[in-house]
Amino acid sequence: MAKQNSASNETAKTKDKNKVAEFKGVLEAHKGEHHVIVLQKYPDPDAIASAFAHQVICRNYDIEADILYTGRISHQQNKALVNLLKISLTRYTKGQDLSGYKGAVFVDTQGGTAREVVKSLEADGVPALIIIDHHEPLDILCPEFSDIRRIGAAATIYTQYIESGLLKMKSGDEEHVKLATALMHGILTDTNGFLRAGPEDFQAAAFLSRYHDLETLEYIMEQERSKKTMEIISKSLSKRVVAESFSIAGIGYLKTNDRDAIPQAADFLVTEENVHTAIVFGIVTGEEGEFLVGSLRTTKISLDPDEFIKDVFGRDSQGKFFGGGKVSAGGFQMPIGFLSGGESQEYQNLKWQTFDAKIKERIFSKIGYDKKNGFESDSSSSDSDSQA
Ligand SMILES: [Mn+2]
Repeated sequence: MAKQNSASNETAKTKDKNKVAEFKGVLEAHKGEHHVIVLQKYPDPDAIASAFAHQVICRNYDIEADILYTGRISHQQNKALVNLLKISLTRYTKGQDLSGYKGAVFVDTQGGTAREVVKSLEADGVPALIIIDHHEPLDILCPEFSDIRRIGAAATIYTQYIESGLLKMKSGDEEHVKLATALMHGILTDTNGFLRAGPEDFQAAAFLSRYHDLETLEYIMEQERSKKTMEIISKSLSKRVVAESFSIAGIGYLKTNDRDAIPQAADFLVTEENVHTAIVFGIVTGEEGEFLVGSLRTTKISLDPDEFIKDVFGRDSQGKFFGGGKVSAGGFQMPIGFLSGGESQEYQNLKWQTFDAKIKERIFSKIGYDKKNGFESDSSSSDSDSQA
């Protein structure tokens, strides 16, 4: 049996070697260039750490890489991560000229959550060079090199490349310590504190543990929630409807700056007894207009958030999905469009009620919950509860 194991490890290694050589080859081929690393709209620790890793690796190849995002960094831990580790991120502004970049790199996204930038890059003739991601494969871009694997974190993939020699880590090097700390934080948050981690994620964390700074990591992770976030969590708690072990909460309007309270509220709601899945949504208002934004968290192994969200909310008029997900978590966003804004409170209330009702109707119909009766239909009761 031991023999068999070592044989399969060997094949895995050989496959990795090819991928490492391929990655190196692409970087070699673009030596001396200026690239842009594109992140999802609201970058999380995994995205930020992966981008940072890419930036540091690039220096070995004389490639300068800027990190770009379009939305906001609003989660208290993300702010701490960026400030403490002094990771420099640039916020994309509408109409920004990107033509100075020779290529674009996508990490922890395949462009689906950074469409504005994708369009802008296309318009400015900047080709997609590299994608490193762990979400469901999308066919938006055709990069020269891509590594898309359904594992715990994009940070895990970068750690594997670093371990394979793409970057020589030194324990005394301040930047390497920062990098290992950021990557560890990325893996921790994307795997829900290792609960959802697979062997690759544990292996990556073991490697990083030789370099990371535990105190900094603790400090980042112990950031307190803002008062506003607590209020939103409290609101989600009072507004929630529990049906078929799904806890669903529509929380009304909130500001862009508080957007990260939505996933935190979902994280909280999913901890309730007899609940396996939480969905929290609200209308986020900001300078770019209004959007319906939602988060899903699940502990149900058989529920695939990506499939669930795509199935429930479908696609926009251009055929793009309103959202998607990965293991245990997902999100969605849809424009309010023509109905955006409005001065009167009455109009705002009416609009919220409409969206709230529509979203719930879609979810109820997907999970087979009959609101009128308040009871599940017989056919679904047997398997939906047995695994919770
Ligand atoms: Mn991720």
